[in-house]
Amino acid sequence: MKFFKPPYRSAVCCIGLLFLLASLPAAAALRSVGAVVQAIKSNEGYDLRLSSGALARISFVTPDVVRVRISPKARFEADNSYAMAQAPSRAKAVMATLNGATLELRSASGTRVVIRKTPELVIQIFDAAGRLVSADDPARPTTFDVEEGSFETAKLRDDYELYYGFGEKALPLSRHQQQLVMWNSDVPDYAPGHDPSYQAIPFFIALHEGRGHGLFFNNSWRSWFDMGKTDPQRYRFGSAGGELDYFVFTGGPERSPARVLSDYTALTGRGALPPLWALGYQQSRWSYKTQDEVLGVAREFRQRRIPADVLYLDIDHMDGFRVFTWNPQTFPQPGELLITLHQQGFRAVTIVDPGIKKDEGYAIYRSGRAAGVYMRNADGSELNAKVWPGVCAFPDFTSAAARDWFGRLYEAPLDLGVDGFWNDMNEPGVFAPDGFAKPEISLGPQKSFALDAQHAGDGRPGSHARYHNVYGMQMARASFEGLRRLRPQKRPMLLTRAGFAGVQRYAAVWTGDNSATWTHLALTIPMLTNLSVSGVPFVGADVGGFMGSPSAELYTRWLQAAALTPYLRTHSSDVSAPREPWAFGPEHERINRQIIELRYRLLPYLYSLFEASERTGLPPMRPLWFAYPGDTQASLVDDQFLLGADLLVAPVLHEGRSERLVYFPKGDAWLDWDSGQRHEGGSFATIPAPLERLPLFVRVGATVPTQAPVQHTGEMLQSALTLNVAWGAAGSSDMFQDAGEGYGYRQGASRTLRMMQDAQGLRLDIPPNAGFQRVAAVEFLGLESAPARRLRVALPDEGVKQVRPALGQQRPASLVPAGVSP
Ligand code: MIG
Repeated sequence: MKFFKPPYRSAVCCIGLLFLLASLPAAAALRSVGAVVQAIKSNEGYDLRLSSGALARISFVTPDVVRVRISPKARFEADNSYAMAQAPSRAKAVMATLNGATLELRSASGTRVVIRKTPELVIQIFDAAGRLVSADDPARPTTFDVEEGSFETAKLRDDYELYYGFGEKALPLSRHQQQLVMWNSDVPDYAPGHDPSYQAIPFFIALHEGRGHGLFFNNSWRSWFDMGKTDPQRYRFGSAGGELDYFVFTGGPERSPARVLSDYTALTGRGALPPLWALGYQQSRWSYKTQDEVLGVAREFRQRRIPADVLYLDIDHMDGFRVFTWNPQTFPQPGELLITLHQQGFRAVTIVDPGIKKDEGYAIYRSGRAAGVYMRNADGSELNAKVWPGVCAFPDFTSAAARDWFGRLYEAPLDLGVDGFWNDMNEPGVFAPDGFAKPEISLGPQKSFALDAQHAGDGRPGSHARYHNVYGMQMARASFEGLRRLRPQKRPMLLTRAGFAGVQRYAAVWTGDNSATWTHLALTIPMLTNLSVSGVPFVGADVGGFMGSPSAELYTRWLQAAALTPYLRTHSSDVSAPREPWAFGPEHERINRQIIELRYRLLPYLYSLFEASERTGLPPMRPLWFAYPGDTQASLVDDQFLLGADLLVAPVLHEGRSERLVYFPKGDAWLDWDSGQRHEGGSFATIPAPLERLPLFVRVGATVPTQAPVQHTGEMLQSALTLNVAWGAAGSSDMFQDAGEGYGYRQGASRTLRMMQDAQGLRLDIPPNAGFQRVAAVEFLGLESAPARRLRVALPDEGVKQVRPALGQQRPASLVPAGVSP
C-alpha cells in the first residue's frame, strides 16, 4: 500500500500545502485545521484543540467504530442526525502519548487511532491486527471555508481499493474513480451515468485485498465524494455546510463487509420485516384509470392463473390530484372496489405525494394551514410550487407536528381498506418553472425548493440547503409512524422514492423512472446491490423500465432478472403500452407466468431472509464481493447477484441471447437449480438460457425451502413445503415462519427450522408446528447416481429427524423418526 508510515514525509506535505495555498484566490477564507495544541478527555471521547481555533473530537462508538468530528468554530451540535436510529453509543478508549509528535487512542478491541500532531492534524486508523484501515492524506489536510461553511477532507487510497454503496446511483458497480454528489433529485428517464439521483446515502464500504471497512459521512447538506477520480492516490469528500462528522467502521477482527454493514445498520437502523404479501408480485401502471379497469386487471390475473398480490393506484385515482381523495367519476365506490379486491386475494397500494393543492375548497389544505405545518419561504410566507395538482403547499416533514398531522391523514384510506402506500415526488421534486423545456433544469437541482426555504428541523431550524436530503425520508417517517399508530397490529407496507441514510427504518425503495432499454435492465443489478449494501434491504426497480415500452423479449428477461429481487413490481409511465404479464402474446404469457411462479415457489426462503435482515442488517440481495470479499474475480461482477447466502442468480441481460457466461465465486461449489449439475467455485461456465430459463444456482451445503405455487400469499398456508438440499458438503440453513403479518413474531409467535447437512444425510430440527406451513418433503439435488441427480423423499410428518439420500443406489431414502438417534 502507498499509505505513509512514520517518519512522516513532511517535506512532501509542505509542498502540497504551498501548492494548495498558491492555487487559492487571496480573499478566500479557506483555512486548514492546523496542528494539535492540546488533547482533553471529554465525555464523548477526546477533544483536540487545533492551532486554527478548530476543535476535533475523536471517539469510539463501539470498539471497532471510530467517530471523527471537526468543528472550525470549536462548537459541536448535540446529536440530531436524522440518519441515526438512536444516539450513538460510546465505547471506552485510552489515550497515550507515543512521542512528542504522536498520540494514540486505543479501544478495548485493540483498534487504534494514531494522531499526528504537527504540522497538521493527521488521523490514521488501524485494526486490532495492526493493519491500516484508513489514513488522512497529509498532503491535503482538512480545510474549511469559514465564511461559506463548506469544507473538505482527504484520505489516502490504493489504486486497487474499490468502493460500494452511496445509496441509489446510476453508476457502475464499484464507485472507484467516480465523483458522486449527494443531492436527492427527481431525474425522470435518467441516463446511466447520470448523478445525482433520487436517494443520497453518504455511506460506502471499501474493499481492499479482501478486507472491508466503511465510512459514513453524517451530513445532510449537499455533499460530494471524489473516489480517486481527480487523483487516484486519494479520495476526498466534503460538503457545502454543516459539520464534518464521519464514522469509520473498521470491520472488526474479521474485517468483513458483512460486519461493516452490521455495524452501520446498528447505527442507522434496520429494515423491519414487511408483511408477507408485500413480497408477492405487484402490478402497477400510471395509471389504472377507473375502478372497473382495476377490477378487470385483477380478474385477468386470477383467470389466467398468474400469481399476484398487489395492485397499485397511481395519481389518477385522486380528485384533481388532491392527496387522500378519490375521483368521484372514475372511482365512485372505492370501498367496494377494495372489498372486491380483497375477496380475490389482492391488496391495494395508493400513491401519496407531498404536495397539498392550494385550494380553499380542499379541507386538507385548510387544515394544514391552520395547523401551521407548511414549509415557509425565507420571508416567512407559505412556500408554493407547482406539481400535478397545480400550485401546492408542502408539509415541513422536519417538524414533529407536521409529521403527526400528515400521519393522521392515512386514517381515511385505511378505513376504506387501502393496504399500503407509496410516497413519490419527495426529493422533493416540483415542476420546473419553465416546464420540462430545459433538461438542465428538469434534471437539475433547481427542480426543488429554494435553498433558503425554512425548515423547523425538529428544534434546530435550518434552511432547505441543510434539510433537502432528509425531506423524503422524513415524509416516509411521517407515513410510517402514522400507519404504526393507526394500525398497531399491522406491519406498514410503504414505498418511497427519495431517502437518505436510515430510510430503511421506514420504507421500501424503488429506483424511480428508469427506461425500457436493455442498458437500464443491466443497470438494475449494480443499482439494487449498491442500495442493498447501503443498508436498504427492500429494493426493486420498475420491471420493464418505466419510460417507454419494452419489447416482449425485454419484458420477459426483465421480469426474470427481477423475479428474485426483494421488491417485485411491474410499473410503467402514462404513455407506455399495456404491460401486464399477458400483454405480449400467449407464448410470453406462459413464460411470464412461470417466472412469477418461481418467485412464489421461493417466497418462504425470501421471507426468511427479510426476518434475518431485521436482526442482522444483512440485505436479502447481495453483490458477489459482499459474500466473497477474498475473491478478486467476484469484486467487479455486476451482472449476477446472490439472494441470501444460498442462491446465485445470473439473469440474461442482453437481447437475443440464449446462453450466458456465469462466474461461480470461490470457496463454495454450486448446483444448477434445474439440472442439478455441479460447478466448482472459482470457475466460469457457459450456461444455456433460452428465453424461459433463469440461470439459478444453489450453494452446495445449503437447504432452500420452496412451496408449491400459489395464486397469492393468502394461499400459502395450504401449500406444503419442500426442503431442497444442495447435496455435497457440510452446511446448515435456517427457515423462519410466522403469521406473515403483525408483530406476534417479536413475542415468540414464530418458529425457525434448522436443516443441517453432513455425510450422513440431512438432520432436521423442526420445532412444533403452531399453525405454520407444513414441511412435506425433502428433495436432494446434486446426487451423482442414476437415474437422476435429484431424489424426492416424502416426509410422513414433521417428526422426522434425519433423511438419508441413499447414495449410489436407486432405493428410496431412509427416514429416521423423532426419538430415534441416528
Ligand atoms: O411526475 O405518479 O416515479 O412511478 O408513476 C411523475 C406518476 C410522477 C413519478 C414516479 C412514477 C409515477 C409518476 N410519478
